Amino acid sequence: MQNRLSQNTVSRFREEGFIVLRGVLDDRLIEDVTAFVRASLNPLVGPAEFEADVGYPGAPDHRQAEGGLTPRRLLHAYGRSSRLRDVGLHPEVVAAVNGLMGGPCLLSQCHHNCVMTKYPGYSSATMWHQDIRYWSFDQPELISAWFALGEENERNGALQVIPGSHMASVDRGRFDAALFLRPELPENSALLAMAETVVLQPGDVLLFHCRLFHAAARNASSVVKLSPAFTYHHHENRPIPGTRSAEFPSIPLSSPFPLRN
Ligand SMILES: O=C(O)CCC(=O)C(=O)O
Repeated sequence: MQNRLSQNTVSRFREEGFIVLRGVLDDRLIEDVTAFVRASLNPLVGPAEFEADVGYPGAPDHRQAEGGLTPRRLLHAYGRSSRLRDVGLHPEVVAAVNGLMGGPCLLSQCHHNCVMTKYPGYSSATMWHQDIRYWSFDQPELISAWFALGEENERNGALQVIPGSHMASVDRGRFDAALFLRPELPENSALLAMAETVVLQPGDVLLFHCRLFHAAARNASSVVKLSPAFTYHHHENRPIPGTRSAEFPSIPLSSPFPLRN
């Protein structure tokens, strides 16, 4: 199972900036993690980020507003439970990120390392962005893994991606103050026209490059969407001292990195 990543898959990741690994998490792990996350949401076990904190489209204006205590993500997922660690350190994902980055990688405790919680009613839309915008490493080369505990589709706010956009060169003027792409600019239209939704089934994992443009809509279904997300970097690609990326040490991944040709 660990060496499922073929050379074709590696090439596709290099060209498109993302790949989906199907059926990685088994039913037992999905059940355990889902039960743990649900229990952590009611009553809410911090640390957490709230929709009202980010001010994205659709989010409540402030924490005292109706829906203002809707969580957006449970933070510090790695430290929360051994079953969440089983997700972040899943052998198939470890083999994939080691293979894609060409050597032993580490799991960052500073970025993602969360369970994204997209609620019906008060969830926000996340505009087009690259995760690297707030991250500080020697090289802008990191990979995030987005794990589906349930189905993710257009209706419940699945991630949308722009294939190949991790290689795009985009001038500062095409971004707004918070470094989201400005959708009203004609020069962004061609990029946005290539967007596609990544539909995931329970247990699937989306691996995506930290420069890949991605976005997500609000959750228009009646069920909360739960997605653990972790980020990995090559052991020689270090966080820059004194930045938020260096706040906590990264966790070594134990598996080697076999590839199947
Ligand atoms: O589910 C979402 O709204 C997207 C989250 C996202 O892209 C991020 O946190 O970087």
